[in-house]
Amino acid sequence: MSQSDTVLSALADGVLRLTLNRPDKLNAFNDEMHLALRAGFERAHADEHVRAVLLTGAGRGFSAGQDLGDRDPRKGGTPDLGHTIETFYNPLLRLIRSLEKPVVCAVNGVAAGAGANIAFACDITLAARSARFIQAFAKIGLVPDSGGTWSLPRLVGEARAKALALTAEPLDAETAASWGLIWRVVDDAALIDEASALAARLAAGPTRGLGLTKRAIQAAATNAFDEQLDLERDLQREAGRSADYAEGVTAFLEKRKPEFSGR
Ligand code: LHQ
Repeated sequence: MSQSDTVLSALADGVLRLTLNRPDKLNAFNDEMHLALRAGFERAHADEHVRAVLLTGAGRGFSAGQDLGDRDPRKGGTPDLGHTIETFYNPLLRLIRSLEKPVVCAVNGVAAGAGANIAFACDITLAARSARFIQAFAKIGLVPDSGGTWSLPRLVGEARAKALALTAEPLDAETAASWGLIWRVVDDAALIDEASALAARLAAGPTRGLGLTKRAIQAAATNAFDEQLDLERDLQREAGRSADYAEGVTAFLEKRKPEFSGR
């Protein structure tokens, strides 16, 4: 399978759909898939026609995390997993979080290890009712990565974060939603349509302002209240200069539907 086959990429109506595509391995990440997914998010950064991203998986899984066959300790040598993180996961997570366009994630099945934490790093995550989330790291002596030790305690609090990470017990989609780990649970058959409609709605929206909103909410994790108020002032100033603000207000006053350009 070539690099491009491991992640299917399609742009329509401003939505770049990226589909993890190693279904026989539950979309576990090998080097090729890492590079292909990164290329997809780099395109999302660079291409002004991309106004939202939809990330999902082919087959019955979303992603089982790192391909453990690729890091087989029986092949000898002492692995440097820090190198894998530095080379592949950290750049990907930074690309997702720094993209000032909405990233919708449709978790179509099991999400384990890095697969789960990538889903939690997206902006709006929906899951099929049959999906489950597993912090599988504890089963193989590893530490949660892909931002999991940052996002889990923030999303669900330290008690639940520790229990999930230390036990590696699967969490069903309904519980994940009720705990605030994800946005919403959808019937399996309806997942991709609902996630696509949401991504299309966002892509047709004032994406410049949505991107600034994403930046502000993420900054709140480390800002003091006063710093956040200053940031809101600065970002509102920027948003107020956008063509989409002018269009939004004009459309409201003219009692018509706005046509946003993302500028
Ligand atoms: C897989 C995998 C997989 C290869 C299923 N690899 N083949 C960062 C730095 C560097 C190194 C290490 O990792 C990391 C980050 C991480 O992500 S660590 C966590 C890695 N992931 C896991 O430990 C999860 C391993 N997988 C599982 O526990 C199960 O497969 C789950 C619970 C996800 C799904 O269970 P089932 O629904 O029962 O499916 P299955 O186990 O039968 O898997 C289906 C096939 O997919 C099977 O292949 P086969 O040829 O036998 O049909 C599995 O071997 C393969 N597969 N995960 N991570």
